[in-house]
Amino acid sequence: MAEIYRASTTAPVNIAVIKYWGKRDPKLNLPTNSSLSVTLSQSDLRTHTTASCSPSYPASDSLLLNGSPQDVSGARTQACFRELRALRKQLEDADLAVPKLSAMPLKIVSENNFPTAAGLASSAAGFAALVRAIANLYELPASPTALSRIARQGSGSACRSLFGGYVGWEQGSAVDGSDSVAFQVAPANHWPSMRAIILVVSAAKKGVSSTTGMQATVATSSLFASRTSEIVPRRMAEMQKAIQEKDFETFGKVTMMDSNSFHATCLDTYPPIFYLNDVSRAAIKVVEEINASAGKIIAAYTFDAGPNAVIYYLEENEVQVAGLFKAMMGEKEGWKSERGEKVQGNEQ
Ligand code: 2P0
Repeated sequence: MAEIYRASTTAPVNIAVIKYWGKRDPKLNLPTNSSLSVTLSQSDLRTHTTASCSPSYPASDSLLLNGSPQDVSGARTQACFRELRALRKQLEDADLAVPKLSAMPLKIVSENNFPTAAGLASSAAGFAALVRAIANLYELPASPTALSRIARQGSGSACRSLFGGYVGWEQGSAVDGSDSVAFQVAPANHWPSMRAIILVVSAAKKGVSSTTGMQATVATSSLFASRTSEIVPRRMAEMQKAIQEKDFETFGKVTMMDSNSFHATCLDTYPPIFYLNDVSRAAIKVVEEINASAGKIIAAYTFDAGPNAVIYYLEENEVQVAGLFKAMMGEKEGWKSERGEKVQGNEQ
């Protein structure tokens, strides 16, 4: 029987505090602005992926996600396969004793332990895990930075899930995307008391996909130009400084303002895009009340392309922030569940 080669990995979810929204090159997933995220703990939110290859497999590559066969013919998945195979081929050409895995069909099996496509960054963890699993299978000597360049082509936000802790994605300027890669702003242990709670308002698939939504925003929003040229560059600098200095008040304020700015450009898109719902807005109010009664910012909300809230806070404020939200679960209709997350520590 022909040999089967196999490697497994997991990749975490990341939640942006400076949002990626808009592509200057949709084919290469090159963004119109830099972004910054926090990588969450893998204990509850992660993708586990096994990549295998064998000469005995059926001729075409395959991908199973949560037990369902996925179409791998799309340009994004193909770009990841093509780039990783090319790197493997270099190793095979350099040493004829290296098995010719690049010529064998790939079988990818992925499992998410959270709702897919519900604004919980499933594509980020998914493509990060896919790229790293294949890189491990192919025994590529590639750095997280090099893998982030490949994962970005699968899904933009995926490039940030190749690192733990606090992670930036530099928009870059090269037309081939070679400098549009993720970088670590600080490891998780730099600010270990950071916590995130996720309010799963809806686990349903989102109404407008990120790719469609962001390109409609680029094409029609009058707020968008100032966001990319002025607002985000300033906030990237403020946010990196706040993280370096462990300044939660600035971290929280910039996080909330950037979420609001992103959703404002969605509303300013024509036809408008609504990701927040009444429950999302209620969560914003609760955070405002928590901060008002504390007399300072101890909680910060952020929302991606869906209604689910992510609330950042520090461990010392667990009772005032997470405790309050947990106590309200079930009392307010629509607040289905919550998860307390640490920042993911390992720097893969
Ligand atoms: C982010 N989002 O920075 C932003 C905030 C959603 C809102 O990255 O088309 O799935 O695959 O590059 O990465 C979601 O967009 O988009 C996203 P593609 P992606 O996390």
